[in-house]
Amino acid sequence: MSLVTIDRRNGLAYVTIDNPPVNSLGRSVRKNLLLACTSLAADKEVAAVVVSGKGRNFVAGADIGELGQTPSEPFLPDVLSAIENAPMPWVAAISGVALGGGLELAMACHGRVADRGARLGLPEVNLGVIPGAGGTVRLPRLVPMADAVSMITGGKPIAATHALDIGLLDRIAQADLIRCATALAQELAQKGPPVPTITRPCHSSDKIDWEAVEKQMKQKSRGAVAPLEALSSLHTAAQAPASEALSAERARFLRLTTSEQAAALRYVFFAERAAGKSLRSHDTPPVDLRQVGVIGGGTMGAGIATALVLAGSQVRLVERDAPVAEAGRARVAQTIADSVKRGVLAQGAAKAAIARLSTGSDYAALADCALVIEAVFEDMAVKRQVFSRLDAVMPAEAVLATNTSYLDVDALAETTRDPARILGLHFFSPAHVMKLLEVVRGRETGARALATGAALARLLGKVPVVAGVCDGFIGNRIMAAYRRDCEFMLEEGALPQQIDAAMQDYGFAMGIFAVQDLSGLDIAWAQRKAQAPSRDPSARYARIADQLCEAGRLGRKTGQGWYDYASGAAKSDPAVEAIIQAEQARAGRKLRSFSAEDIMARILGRMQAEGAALLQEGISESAADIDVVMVTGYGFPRHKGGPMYLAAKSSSEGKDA
Ligand code: 3H9
Repeated sequence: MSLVTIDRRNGLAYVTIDNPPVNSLGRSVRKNLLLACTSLAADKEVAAVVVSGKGRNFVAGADIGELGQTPSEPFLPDVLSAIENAPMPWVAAISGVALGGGLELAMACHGRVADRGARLGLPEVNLGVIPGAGGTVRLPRLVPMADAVSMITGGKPIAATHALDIGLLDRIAQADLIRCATALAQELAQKGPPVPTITRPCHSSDKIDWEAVEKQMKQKSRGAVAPLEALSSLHTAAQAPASEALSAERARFLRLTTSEQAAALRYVFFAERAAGKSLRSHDTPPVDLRQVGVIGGGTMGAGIATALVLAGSQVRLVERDAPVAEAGRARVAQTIADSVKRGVLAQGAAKAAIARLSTGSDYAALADCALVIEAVFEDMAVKRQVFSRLDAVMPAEAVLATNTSYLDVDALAETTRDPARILGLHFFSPAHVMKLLEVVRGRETGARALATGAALARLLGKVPVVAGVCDGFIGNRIMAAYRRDCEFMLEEGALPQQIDAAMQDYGFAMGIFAVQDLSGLDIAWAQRKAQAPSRDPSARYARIADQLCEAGRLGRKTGQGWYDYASGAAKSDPAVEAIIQAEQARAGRKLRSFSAEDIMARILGRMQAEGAALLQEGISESAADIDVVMVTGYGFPRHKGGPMYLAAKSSSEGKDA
């Protein structure tokens, strides 16, 4: 197979990159692209070149698998420099995505056109690096510096329409992409020798307060270094000659590729893509997801319905009566309206999404749906009742899912005629935003139900992680375990604010006590009460959280929890400290002081021990899955890779030492 082909037609050359699945710029592609460039530069018959990607995408960047290795020639900056200095114009025809090195390639071309649905971005910071082939130097020569800062330090791709507005694209193809690129290539060829992007002046950065941006970014990045390095690189591009800025960028990129953070982020990138692969079956296709039923229009049900209508499915939302169903619809409509207000959703798309929602109270109306997701109150008796009603009306081939964060999926499946069609789906709130989906495989869950879980995740843009049945599945079980340990630390002399600060310094968005206040202390309290009869009386049990709940301190919603919220912000509270001190005295443990390192060592150790137990019990299929759960659903800092990654790393370092 040829990775780069050249087709000469009517005085133009069409270069196509063909490296499935996403046309990444691995060594052989770079080599072939350089050969194509050299051969075309010497061809007097070729007036201009159109470069495109075969398949859905233009180019998704460097080959991420190669990133941690010693770079091999030809280096991408050299390939791009050859294209940029070609005697004839090159035009990039962008379909799908142009990301990282892919966008750097497009920027080294002399013109850029894209399909309306294309996305362009420099997401290198998400992999712990910065653009390494001129991205930080060429982008601010094409778009205003503020846009370049936002794109490169944020790492989020932008839509083609936005790219056109800021000057990154010359045109958007109204119909045929290659025809549009051909027209631009011919026009540029008429204008004489092409102008290299790098020779353009850099957009002014007068309006940028670099120090203020850096300060803001330090807070936001929570220990991730790449965004700050990207900012420094852009600052250099704003001040230094292009050649100097290019060398500085390359040196930074090469230093970062071998960093611990980059290695951890690459690990998470591949772990996310490997997650859920076991759900797919070659023999058994998923059910059709164009029409999906949702039972329950509360926070979770409405969130799931929102995610589905935004993804293009028709949704039938069923509640116990018409007014409650209407309240569910209002919740979906409100969430969608908020997205429009925040500028993340177009008015037209919002209208179309809401039109895909119908509501009612009749279970029989669900019979057309191939999948029904139940998201009623987290109570086994209520859920059992829903499932037996569903079992009566749904056709035999339909898949039935329960959205649950704790309950026993096997016990629910027993209430139905065919347990093979039952699976658990643990969505995270807000369900239309959070990327994680735990797909719970019951004892009897069949291949079609599992394939449907994977297809649903794909449709909704979520990462599916398979979990077996146990209390809390993967994520909540690990969280419950380390939360317990944090409460033990309180009995031993630590304070909630100290533990939360240690977690935040480590890179978590919030500490465990602040998280509990946000979600409400009553959920875990109810669970502890339910478990009380089966609890081993000789096992250690911290009573502090129970006492807060008994005092009516249920978190933010009651104005008090682990913290006091009278002023709006979380403030440590002497009343909580008094409860802790009383419990310390009662427990009679030796008090000690805790450093941030002590606290994090204890938390990580607990996460790792529980993770090991999940693997041993077969609840989780792999250590990488556990890391994906913790990173995508529980705020574990992505640039640290995850608890299991760290455990494996320290054990291999121990062996090396
Ligand atoms: C860079 O470019 C550095 C330069 O500045 C400097 C260089 C000197 N490489 O996500 P999917 C694989 S850094 C290798 O499931 P989708 C992926 O592992 C790079 N493999 O599909 C999966 O493989 P498998 C900057 C890659 O349709 C398969 O493709 N670029 C790469 O949901 C399908 O992936 C990025 O950060 C790659 N670059 O999404 C872009 N990309 O089937 C990262 C994907 O074996 N990629 N694969 O599991 C993405 O954002 C998404 O994959 C993309 C497709 C949007 C492209």
